[in-house]
Amino acid sequence: MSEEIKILMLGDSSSGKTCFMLGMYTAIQDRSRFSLKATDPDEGIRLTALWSAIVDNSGIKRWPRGTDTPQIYNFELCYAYKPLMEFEWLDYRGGSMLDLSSDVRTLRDYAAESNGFFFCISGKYLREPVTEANLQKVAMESKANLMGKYLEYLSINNRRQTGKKTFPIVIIVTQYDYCYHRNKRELMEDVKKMFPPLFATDSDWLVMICPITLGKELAEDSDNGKIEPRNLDIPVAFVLYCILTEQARIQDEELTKIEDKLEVLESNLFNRWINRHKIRRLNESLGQAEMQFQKTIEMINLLAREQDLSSTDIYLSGKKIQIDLDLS
Ligand SMILES: Nc1nc2c(ncn2[C@@H]2O[C@H](COP(=O)(O)OP(=O)(O)OP(=O)(O)O)[C@@H](O)[C@H]2O)c(=O)[nH]1
Ligand SMILES: [Mg+2]
Repeated sequence: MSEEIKILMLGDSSSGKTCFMLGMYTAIQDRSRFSLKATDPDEGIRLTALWSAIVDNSGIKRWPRGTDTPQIYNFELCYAYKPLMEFEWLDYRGGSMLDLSSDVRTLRDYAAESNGFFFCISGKYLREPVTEANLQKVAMESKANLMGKYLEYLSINNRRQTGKKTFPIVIIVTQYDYCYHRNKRELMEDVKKMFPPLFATDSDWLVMICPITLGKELAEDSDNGKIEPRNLDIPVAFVLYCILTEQARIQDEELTKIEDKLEVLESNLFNRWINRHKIRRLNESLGQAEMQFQKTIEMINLLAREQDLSSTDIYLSGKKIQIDLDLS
């Protein structure tokens, strides 16, 4: 895959963005044959060391420091250690979503170029049900109200112009351990209330809501609670699925175009002779396009075998949909 995928992760300070990225980097290979490799090996060592500190240490020294300057990480997603796609990940200081500093401009520019967004809402804001009375307060405290704004830059600058049909958004309920006492369905409905435009009929938004935690004991005791990560691999798998299906759709369209051209050129014996050089070149292109399409389908099937997305909460234009990955 040639295109580099850009993911923008938005979320308030201390909502767990950096911890999620560290956990995902290390934990993903424990669960599947997928793995993440930092393009810069030194960066990889640093990320692994930071994750080891979380797992092995206790007290406040187990946690990474808050992020003070925006930093771009480059990863390769591998299957059985072979690279499938590259992606770039911007980690930044959550507080800067509010600033008038240059960080906000960095974020806006990044938003316009992104292939997918992760919105991180900390579970600590969802311990109690969201009601009409407290909705405003929860949306403000968790910064959900600011995240929506970034979609505006995206729809103006990117989505329509590039003609991309799908743009995956994952609303990640980080630190979900704060919410284990709640009914999961009700909690999902509460999350939806915080982002009404994303779930509007005919809105065309493809949204997953994914609860994650580094460990269910952490809500009670973040200094000593056991690290038992849950769901850290799902957001990236979903984005990968969306990008692959988009790619398969484009490649399928390309195949049809070539086939249509060939049909015209080969419409009768005379035309076939006149156009024989063009036909040969088009047949070569057709072979290449077919190979690319097959490769994409193969990758989707690999993903299907490794990752079960069938029980996740995915919505298209506000309607819950099932993703059936199996194309075989
Ligand atoms: N209960 C609980 N706490 C967590 C979890 N993950 C992280 N934390 C806590 O949240 C704190 C902040 O996490 P970070 O990942 O640094 O947050 P951030 O969003 O990167 O913050 P900024 O860099 O300031 O934007 C950590 O120091 C931990 O104490 C989790 O899964 N559950
Ligand atoms: Mg951070």
